[in-house]
Amino acid sequence: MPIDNFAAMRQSIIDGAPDQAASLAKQALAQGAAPLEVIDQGFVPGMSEVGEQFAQHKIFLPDMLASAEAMKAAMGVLEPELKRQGSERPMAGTVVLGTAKGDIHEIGKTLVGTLLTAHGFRVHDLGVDVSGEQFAAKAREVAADVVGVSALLTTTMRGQRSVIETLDREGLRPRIKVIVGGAPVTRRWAEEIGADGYGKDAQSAVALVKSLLDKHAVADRAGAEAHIVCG
Ligand code: B12
Repeated sequence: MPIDNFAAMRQSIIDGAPDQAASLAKQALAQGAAPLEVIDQGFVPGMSEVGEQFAQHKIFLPDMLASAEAMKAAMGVLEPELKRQGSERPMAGTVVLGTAKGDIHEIGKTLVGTLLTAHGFRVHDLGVDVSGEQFAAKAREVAADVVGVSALLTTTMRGQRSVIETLDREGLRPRIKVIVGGAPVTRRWAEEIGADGYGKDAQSAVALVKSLLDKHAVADRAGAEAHIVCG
């Protein structure tokens, strides 16, 4: 994919232009580009720039919202293609995913879910603003292997800890593994709250879930436990 197209994609997010973003995404697919490359190299850099401008008070909430709408328009084109690529794979495991209580950021979490689906995992996406109890109830209902909790705010990261505490309290761990991610989340935080793993992006999340489930199988046999970090 030419650099010019990536620059135009990035700009469509900064401009908050959903039609332009969707049309660039369609063009890229028509030219045979890989959807994940288009997301990571074209559109996500626009979101990062918007985040920086917001932090520096150069833009305000409505602008960030417009950019999010543009990002969602692009994802609306690219995510079905990502999912389609994974539809023929055998079932690899079940993941319950959501964004922590009090947090409505959904774009990164949804991308993680799409990529896991593309790699053959059954994903139950609980959406945003999800409590520990909601995570636990769904994990029990679908016999989840992994629970993934996203947090984009420093204030909602503690919701990740409370999901772990709830699963512990309800006796669902260590059988169910908990992974965490989101822009402010670090490997150190994951270790501090006793998560089973941390992934810095959607690709790392897939690698992480795969290795946790492999390790899980080994641990079941050896009575050991695993803590993994990807990315
Ligand atoms: C878009 C956006 C919004 C949109 C969200 C729209 C939506 N439908 O999602 C709107 C406008 C609603 C919004 C609101 C707010 N936002 Co906002 N937002 C952003 C922004 C610009 C981009 C986020 C994004 O979509 N990135 C693109 C995706 C692809 O990346 P990602 O989310 O990081 O996800 C990747 C990885 O983190 C990882 N990952 C994510 N989740 C998970 C989960 C697991 C399990 C794993 C393994 C991996 C993983 O994989 C993903 C894919 O690669 C960020 C800036 C930034 N750099 O993050 C600010 C940002 C997160 N927001 C911020 C703030 C302050 C707010 C508000 C409080 C603003 C306000 N005054 O009201 C509100 C909070 C609302 C709430 N209660 O949640 C701050 C947070 C500061 C902080 N550290 O706490 C940021 C960092 C901006 C800034 N620099 O100040 N926001």
